[in-house]
Amino acid sequence: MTPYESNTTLAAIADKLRTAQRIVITTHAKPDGDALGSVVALAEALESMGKTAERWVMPPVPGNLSMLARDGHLHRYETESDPLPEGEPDAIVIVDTGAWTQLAPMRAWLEPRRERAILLDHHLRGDDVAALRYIDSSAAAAAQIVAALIDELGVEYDDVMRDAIYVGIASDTGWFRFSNTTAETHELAARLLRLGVDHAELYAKLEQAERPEKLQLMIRALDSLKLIADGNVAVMTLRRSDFEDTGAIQEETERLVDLPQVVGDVQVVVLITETDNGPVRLSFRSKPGIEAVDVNEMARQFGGGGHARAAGARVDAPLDEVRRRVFEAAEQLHAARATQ
Ligand SMILES: [Mn+2]
Repeated sequence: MTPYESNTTLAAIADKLRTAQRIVITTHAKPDGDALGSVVALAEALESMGKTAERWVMPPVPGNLSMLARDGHLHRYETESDPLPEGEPDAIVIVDTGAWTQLAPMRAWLEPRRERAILLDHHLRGDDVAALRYIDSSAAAAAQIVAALIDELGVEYDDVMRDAIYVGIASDTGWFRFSNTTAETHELAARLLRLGVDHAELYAKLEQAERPEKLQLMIRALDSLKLIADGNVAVMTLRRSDFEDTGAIQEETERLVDLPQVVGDVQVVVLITETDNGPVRLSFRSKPGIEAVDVNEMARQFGGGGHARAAGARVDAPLDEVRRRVFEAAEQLHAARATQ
């Protein structure tokens, strides 16, 4: 197995891109602010060098994020009947993931083109998706790596690049709150502010643009809250009926899992979501600190995974059975920690 690490430098990647004329840029399915911000900023930078840069995304793309692309066309690839990139591009850049599972829709197109693919990522694990890899797990966001590459290319920022990079680093750091935020992240943010980023406006557009149904779903989630394991673990459950009654959609569960963290004693939060005919979704969060719980380990017990502070799983079982197993796992974890 190829270790998941860099095998080249950003300078070498910049050289490679300078010699390419047509470049396809893509990212993980269901792109978030970092994924889309990275795609948009890099495409814009390459276009300013006179190149053809195509932005390929795998939906759903949140509506408030697609505004990042401004006039840049977003190619959406969702099902096999959708058109793929035409002919053979000179280079392909994959950002913010190196995992085939996250690139699944376009895998059949990407895999035979591995030799001309370049990966820019900040995750701990991934597959051998590209011949050239630049992986920096200390980077708070893929956008932080893209920003360094833009400097390497010697491109001046325009407004689109500026906002896209800012949204990338702000989304992946929870607007500079999470433990992945570093001095470099703040330095980059400061530089973007000097270039004129309207951070308050971006925050409002991205984080304060929900539908009223979101609030109704939030009420349901909080109403279902159970504090267990001496109040250290908060479990919330959303049933299919909660979506039917409120008119909320699955995507509107985003960030609900953060809510119970306002309570001091709560170390771990689990959100259990029943989906339409699909597996039950589990989202895990834990607070940082010396006593921090590794929720990646918890998620693994349910066949999932992720990061130490944020993880997820999908379980093919009835909701109430999954719920019982979550309660058991939480109590077991708590008992094990109490005896340490
Ligand atoms: Mn990211």
